[in-house]
Amino acid sequence: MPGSWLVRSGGAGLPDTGSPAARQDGEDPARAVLLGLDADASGPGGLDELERLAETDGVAVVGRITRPQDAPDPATYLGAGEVDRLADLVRDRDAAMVIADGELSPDQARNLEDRIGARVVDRVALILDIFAQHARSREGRAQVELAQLAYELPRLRGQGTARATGEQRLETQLRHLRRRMALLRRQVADTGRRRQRSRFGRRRSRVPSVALTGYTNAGKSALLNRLTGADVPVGEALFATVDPTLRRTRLPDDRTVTVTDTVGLVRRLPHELVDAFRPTLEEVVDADLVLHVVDASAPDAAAQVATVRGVLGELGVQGHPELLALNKVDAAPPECLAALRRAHPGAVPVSARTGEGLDELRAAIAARLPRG
Ligand SMILES: Nc1nc2c(ncn2[C@@H]2O[C@H](COP(=O)(O)OP(=O)(O)OP(=O)(O)O)[C@@H](O)[C@H]2O)c(=O)[nH]1
Ligand SMILES: [Mg+2]
Repeated sequence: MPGSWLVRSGGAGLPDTGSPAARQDGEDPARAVLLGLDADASGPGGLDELERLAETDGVAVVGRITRPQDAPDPATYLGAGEVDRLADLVRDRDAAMVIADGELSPDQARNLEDRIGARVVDRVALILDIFAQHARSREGRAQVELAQLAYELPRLRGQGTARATGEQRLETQLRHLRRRMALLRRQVADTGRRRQRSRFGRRRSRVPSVALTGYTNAGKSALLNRLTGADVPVGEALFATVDPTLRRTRLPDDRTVTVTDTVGLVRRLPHELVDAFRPTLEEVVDADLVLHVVDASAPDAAAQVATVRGVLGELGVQGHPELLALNKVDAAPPECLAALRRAHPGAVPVSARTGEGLDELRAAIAARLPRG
């Protein structure tokens, strides 16, 4: 069953209240305070992005607090005065949860929880939770669960010493968790091999492949629908797409190509997710053309382009033909669009919403897609 898992994670021995999962229909959303950990939090993406992630997960953000960059207390991540400030804010705003923009160690999260009396989770847990809510296929669910357990394992391990969890009970839990992870790993590897075989098959039959990629919410799925007549759900939510889709379409030069749509990328994508989703993300590695969709209306579009290229590089996507589609031109401020076009002269401005630029995009795909 897809669903929220924040409730179990984070090593909190706290009652399961205030989590999205614990919420019943009709109840108010969980209230959370955002905790920015350094100067980065106010940069592009920063706490605004964290707030969008929280909203996507069904959490109401009721306050923000940032920590100065220097000298955190290693035990609590915050200095003593800051812990008090956070505790006051949490009480003041009646928040049930604190969401940290940075990664907290399991010990830090636990110590903070004990000091402020509210659940403490980090950005990684939040992103994993969103993926869990959006995964529908067996493959996608296995990948998400594997990522969640990889995140949970060190937290569970640390619990024995910090809280009076019975040692034997903990050992049993750990053994169960490791066995489950091994099973999921085999499942994910199996689907990875199946994907690879069907890619080889397509290659032998000489059907070229185009892989959509881009920052989350750039409009990849909307563009897939426009290009191929697919009916993939498009959403305001971040990481609306978790399960990959493959469709065929015909180019103006009469070639038939496959177009795949997969998960969106984000800055500091949790490594647990990158590992678990490798078989899916590898569709991009093997593609003949990478169609990189950019949200030209996003204030930090340039930074998003750089993030996507960085993640692709980590995955081993290097030297692939890349075509940039500057999407959402219907909503992009003219001066931002002009700057993007100057920075990326080969990019094609399009709108998946209005259909503007679609013919040019098809022509550009045909021109950039290697022959033979
Ligand atoms: N104004 C405008 N909005 C668009 C356009 N294309 C997509 N959108 C909107 O952008 C949001 C995200 O679109 P999706 O197609 O789901 O984006 P995605 O890249 O697949 O996102 P994830 O799967 O979440 O990574 C939706 O609310 C769309 O309606 C466009 O050309 N113009
Ligand atoms: Mg999508």
